[in-house]
Amino acid sequence: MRMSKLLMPTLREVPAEAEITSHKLMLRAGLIRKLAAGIYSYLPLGLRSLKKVEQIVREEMDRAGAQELLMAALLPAEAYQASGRWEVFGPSMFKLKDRGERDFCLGPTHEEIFTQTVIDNVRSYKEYPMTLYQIQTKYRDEGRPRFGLMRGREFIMKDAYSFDLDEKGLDESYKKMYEAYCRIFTRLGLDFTVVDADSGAMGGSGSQEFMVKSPVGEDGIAYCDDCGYAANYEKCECIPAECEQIEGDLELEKIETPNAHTIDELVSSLGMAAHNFAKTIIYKADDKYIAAMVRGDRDVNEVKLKNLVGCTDDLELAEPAVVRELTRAQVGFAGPIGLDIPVYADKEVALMKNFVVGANVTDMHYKNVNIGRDFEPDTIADIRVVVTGDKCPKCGGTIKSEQGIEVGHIFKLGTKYSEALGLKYLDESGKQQTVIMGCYGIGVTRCLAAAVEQLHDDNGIIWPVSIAPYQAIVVPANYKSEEQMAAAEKLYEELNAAGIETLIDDRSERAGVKFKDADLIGIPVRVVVGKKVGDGIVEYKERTMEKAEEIKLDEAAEKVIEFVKANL
Ligand code: 9G3
Repeated sequence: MRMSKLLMPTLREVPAEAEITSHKLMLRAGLIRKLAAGIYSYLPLGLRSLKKVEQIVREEMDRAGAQELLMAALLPAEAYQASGRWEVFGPSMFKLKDRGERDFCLGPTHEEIFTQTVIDNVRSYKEYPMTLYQIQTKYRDEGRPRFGLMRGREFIMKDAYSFDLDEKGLDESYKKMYEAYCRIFTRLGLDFTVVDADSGAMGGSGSQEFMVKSPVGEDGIAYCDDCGYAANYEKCECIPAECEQIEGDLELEKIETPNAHTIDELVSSLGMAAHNFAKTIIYKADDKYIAAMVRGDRDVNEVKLKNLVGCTDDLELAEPAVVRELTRAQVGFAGPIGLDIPVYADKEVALMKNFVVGANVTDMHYKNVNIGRDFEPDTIADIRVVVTGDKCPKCGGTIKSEQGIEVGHIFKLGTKYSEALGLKYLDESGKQQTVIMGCYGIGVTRCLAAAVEQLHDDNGIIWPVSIAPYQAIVVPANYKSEEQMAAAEKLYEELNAAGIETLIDDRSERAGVKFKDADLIGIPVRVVVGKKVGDGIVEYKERTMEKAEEIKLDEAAEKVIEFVKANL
């Protein structure tokens, strides 16, 4: 492709809303453009890489024996009403009415649609096991779309659904998908890890997430190098950690703590350690209020708390006005004593002695608080976020934690949808059975952003050959030199003829601009045709090489072809 013709609107500066590197680089390199919050257009370079990601997913799904379908994205409400999910997803589901006032939605996920398709079209138990998949646009009205393609309101997902006669069959289908996922993320050039995950609203007997390690990942990964245990924060069981307590049978005491709203202010004003305090945080769970308590140096894991409380809508912090009403105090002085809403205390709180809590009076706290004597939580459970240094729940080793981007999530669903929608079969003895399902998602557009997030440097994107928009670029250094342009054209033709997807930077720009753009858009290998071309010498540089190296012009094509073939 000639860059003089390519729509590649590079930018020097990007909007401030682009916070993470991949979002910045994809805008600067002219890969995507934002249409609205969480909604993006793909320009030529972005679309070429996106199509390659899709093709790798497709090849591996087909290799695993899955069959590709394409479902509608504009879906009648009935299917979701039958599964009870029409209401469950609340504002996240894009709903609309047709001209006949009938209810529709833009599909956020397709368990119901695939299940109905099997109900309508599979006749005999002999047709199972069957895994069906699609690569299709999904719609979810995220409250906080951000980070470019990382969390969009319109995004491309590969979603697959397996249908088996029994649990054993599901285990086999699941395993095939697991192995296909490992091949996919390896071919995408992603450094990923698989973690046990919470199944949340999906139900079923377990799930695993494929995480791309990155400090900007929204998900937490807890792992143990000793035994290989790996779980996301929501799934990771936290072992209560012992820490020094204030001993003695001390009297409960109300103390003045003027303007000490936070643990840090309390620590400095009372000269005690953060782990001698217990935080009381008030949440709204569906239509009721609850209090969660964790040690002062811990954080509440809101997914664990949500699963424990069993609320269907999102769990969210109570509004300050509500906190003031429930505690009759300013925010920052909430405590369990005299609070008439359910109190969920983390296991570590149950080990604390003579600790400090808010007194439900502005500028006042209690000290020497003890569970049993001074208050009794309604529930004691693991509701905290795991931290590096925690004990491994599997082997007692040391847990490490880091952030990750969730690019895949696979579930053993069981019969949740087949039961709800009536997907049955008559077994060989004529007895009616329920089909056992699994579902398997990959965030295809998210993979593109995750690759850029993991593979870049100060000069721009570093695409793996497998998903680079073009595999090679030929750069004539001086566009005014007939000799250089001619030699560049010849090499360009040669590479294209050899099946190498090649760009030629034939623009009337300075060499420096061309080099910068080649790095910015992350083309894996570059050949510069400069002054020495008269002596049969050109410059060869792979995107990951520090310096370019001089090679013979008549060996250049071969070297590029070899590099591309070796890295595909
Ligand atoms: C919705 C809305 C948002 C959603 C869902 C449904 C997440 C929803 C979970 C999944 C599970 C699996 C198939 C492929 C693998 C993942 N957010 N989930 O079901 F209506 Cl608005 O999507 N789906």
